[in-house]
Amino acid sequence: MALERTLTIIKPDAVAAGNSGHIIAHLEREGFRIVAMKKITLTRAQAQAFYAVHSQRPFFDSLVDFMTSGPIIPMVLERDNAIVSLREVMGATNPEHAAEGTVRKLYATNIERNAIHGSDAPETAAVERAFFFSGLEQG
Ligand code: FUP
Repeated sequence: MALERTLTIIKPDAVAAGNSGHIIAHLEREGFRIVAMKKITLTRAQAQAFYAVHSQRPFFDSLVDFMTSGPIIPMVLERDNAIVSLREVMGATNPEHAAEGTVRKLYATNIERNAIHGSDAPETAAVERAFFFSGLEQG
């Protein structure tokens, strides 16, 4: 399996709770290399653009409120089979359904305040990496 890159975000709940270091250590233990990382607070327009695919869903406004409620830590990660592997390490969207030992089982509060984002496919990974990082930053 070839080296692959994906985009992850430590979400505002996990940053505010002081869990970013734990989550970064967890990801490194699972073999992910940090290619790029920053700490930022999204504007509403940026959060709406990032989650545009969900714009017609009933939870969209609440999700935008949450994602703009405090700083987040987006990262580009590299590993063999990074996209699928990260989704496994994250666990299910709803932490009630997440497997033991996954990031969401360990650190999420509920389906909205769920600690971490990970790209779900190669096409979205490319778009989401470019959303947060320039080509130079991902060198
Ligand atoms: P995931 O890919 O696991 O992050 O999940 P989705 O793409 O389905 O959803 C994106 C985000 O929308 C979730 F991380 C949290 C939020 N969401 C809700 O707040 N309520 C829902 O019922 C579903 C998703």
